Amino acid sequence: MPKVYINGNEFEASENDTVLTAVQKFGGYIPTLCYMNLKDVNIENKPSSCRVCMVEIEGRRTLAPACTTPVFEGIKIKTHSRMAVEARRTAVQLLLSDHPQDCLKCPKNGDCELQKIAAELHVVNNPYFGKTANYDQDISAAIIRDPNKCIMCRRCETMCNDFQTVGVLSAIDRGFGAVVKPSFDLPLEETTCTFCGQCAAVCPTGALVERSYIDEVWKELENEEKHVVVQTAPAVRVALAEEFGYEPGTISTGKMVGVLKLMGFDKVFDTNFGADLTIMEEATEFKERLENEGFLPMLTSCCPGWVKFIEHQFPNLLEMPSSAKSPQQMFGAIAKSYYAQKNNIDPKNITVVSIMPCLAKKYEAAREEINASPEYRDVDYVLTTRELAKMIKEAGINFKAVPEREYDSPLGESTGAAAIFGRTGGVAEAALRTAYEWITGSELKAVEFEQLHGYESIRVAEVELNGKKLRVGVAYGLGNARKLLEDVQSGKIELHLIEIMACPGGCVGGGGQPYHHGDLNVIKKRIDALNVVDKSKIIRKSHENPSIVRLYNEYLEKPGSEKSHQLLHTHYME
Ligand code: HC0
Ligand code: SF4
Repeated sequence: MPKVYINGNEFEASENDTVLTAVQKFGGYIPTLCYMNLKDVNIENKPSSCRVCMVEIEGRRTLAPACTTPVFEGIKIKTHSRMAVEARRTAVQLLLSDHPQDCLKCPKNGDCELQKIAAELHVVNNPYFGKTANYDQDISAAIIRDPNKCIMCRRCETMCNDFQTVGVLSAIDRGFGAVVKPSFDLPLEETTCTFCGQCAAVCPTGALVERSYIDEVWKELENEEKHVVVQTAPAVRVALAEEFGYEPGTISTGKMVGVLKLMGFDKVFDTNFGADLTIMEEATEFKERLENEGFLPMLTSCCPGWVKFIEHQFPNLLEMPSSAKSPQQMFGAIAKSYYAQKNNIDPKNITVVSIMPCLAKKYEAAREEINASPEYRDVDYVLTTRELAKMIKEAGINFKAVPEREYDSPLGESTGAAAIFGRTGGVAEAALRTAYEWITGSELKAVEFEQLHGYESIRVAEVELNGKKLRVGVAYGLGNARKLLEDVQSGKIELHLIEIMACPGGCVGGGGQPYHHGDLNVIKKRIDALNVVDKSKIIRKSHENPSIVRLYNEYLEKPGSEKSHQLLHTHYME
C-alpha cells in the first residue's frame, strides 16, 4: 500500500490508484472533463485529452494529468499549486477558444460541465479566443448533435462503441479540425444509431442533447380544443426529484402527479397501466409459443433502442421479439380508442404526451408503422424526465411544496409488476408472474423472482413452471445484448425468454434521466426504489389490475384478440 502525500497530508492509497482516484478517496477534488469511469459496467474513458486535471508532483519537471498518472510510494501531490491551477485555466481557455459563446441559449445551460469548470477556475477572459467552428447541426426526432460544441473528450464514442457496440460515433479529420461525428458525416437518422441516448447522457457539453418538445407541449396545453393527457414512465417517478435537490432513489409519484395537474394536463395517467397491458399481450404470446412449439426464445420488445439495434444488427432474428408494442405505444393507442370512445372525445382532439426516461422513446413515437391508426400518432410528444423538470421550473411551480395527488382513472391504475418494468430484469419478472399462473393454473404465492433481481449486466436464471425448467436471460447495454444473442445463435446457451434494455440498469439509467455524472450508484438507488414501489402495491400481478380486466371485458375481448392485434401489436423492419 503506497503512502501518498496530498498537499502535505499523508494517506495510504491502493496499488491501483491513480493520482485522481487517490485524491478523490481522501475527499479532494480535481476537475475532469474527458475522464469517465463507469466501474459497474466496465467502461472507462481516459484519453487524457482535456488536460483540466493537471497536478504538480514534487520532483517532476512538468505537470501531470491526474487521471492517468499512477501513484507510487512517497509521491507528493500538490492539487492546487498556482502552476497547476494556471495550467487548468489555460486548458479551459483553449477549449473555449473555438467554442460557441452562446451559453445563455444553449440547451445544456446550467448542466454543462465545461461551463461549470470554467466558472470554478474563474475564467473571466480569454486571450486565445479565435474563430468559432461552423458545422451544421444534425437534428433527428430524438437527438440534436451540434459538432461546434464537441470538445473531443471522446466519452460519447466510448459509450457508443464500447458499451453499446453500435459504433456510430468516432473522431474524424485531423488536427484543429478534428471532431466526433458519424462516418461520412451522415445524419444520425441515416446510420445504425439506436437513439439510446447514452452518448447524450455522458456528453459534458451541448454537443449531444435531446430534441426538446417543450414549446410544442405548452402550446397544446393552451389550446382549448385539445384534450391533453399525459402518461409517466415507471422510471421517472424515482428520478425526477433529483432535479429538485432530493436524494437519488426518492420516490415522488404523488408529487409528480400533483405537478402535472398544476401544469394543466386534462388527465394524468400512467405508462404503468400500459405496462400491465403489455404483460397481458406478451404473456399470452409467450404461453402460445411455449405450448405450440413457437419460435423461442421470445424477446421482450419494449425498449425502442433495443428494437432498432436488433433490426440493424440481427435482421435474421426478427422472429424472436414479441410483436407486442411497448407500454408507451399501447397506452397511446388505448387513449385514442377505448378512452376516447368512453368519454365521447374525437381522438383527433386528444393529445398524448409521454414523460420518459429515454431519448429513443421520441424516435419510437415517430415510427410510422407503430401507430394503430393511419390518421394520427399513438403518442404525439415525448418529453424526458429532464425536460419535465425544466417545464416545472419554467412554470414556477415549487416542487417541494406541491401536495401529493393520485393518478386519474382508469388509465392510471397499475400493479407492482408494472413498476419494475423500469429496472433491469423487471419486464421478464412481470411477464413470469402472469405466465406462471396462466400456465400452471395455480396461484403464485411468492411473487418475486429473486433470480431476476440484481445489478449485473448479463444474468441467466432458471425458473420452474409445471415441472418444466425455463431459462431466462437478462441483459442491459447493447454490447451485452449482442454477447447474449451471439451465444444463443451459436447454441452455446439455450433460453426461453430474454429481456434486453439498452441503458445501464434498465430505464432507470435512460438517456433522458437527470445526469448521473458517471456515478452508477445513483442508478442502483433508483432500481432499489422501484422495488419499493412494487412491494408497496397490494396488487402485484398485471392480470389482476381491475382496470385492465375491465378494458378486456368492455373493449378488447381477450388478450391476443383481433382488436388487441390491431391496436397493440406491431412488426419490425429489416
Ligand atoms: Fe421504460 Fe417501458 S420500462 S421502456 O424502460 O416496457 O423509457 O421507465 O416507459 O414503454 O412501461 C422507458 C421506463 C418505459 C415503455 C414501460 C417498457
Ligand atoms: Fe450511439 Fe446510442 Fe448515441 Fe446513437 S444514441 S450515437 S447508438 S450512443
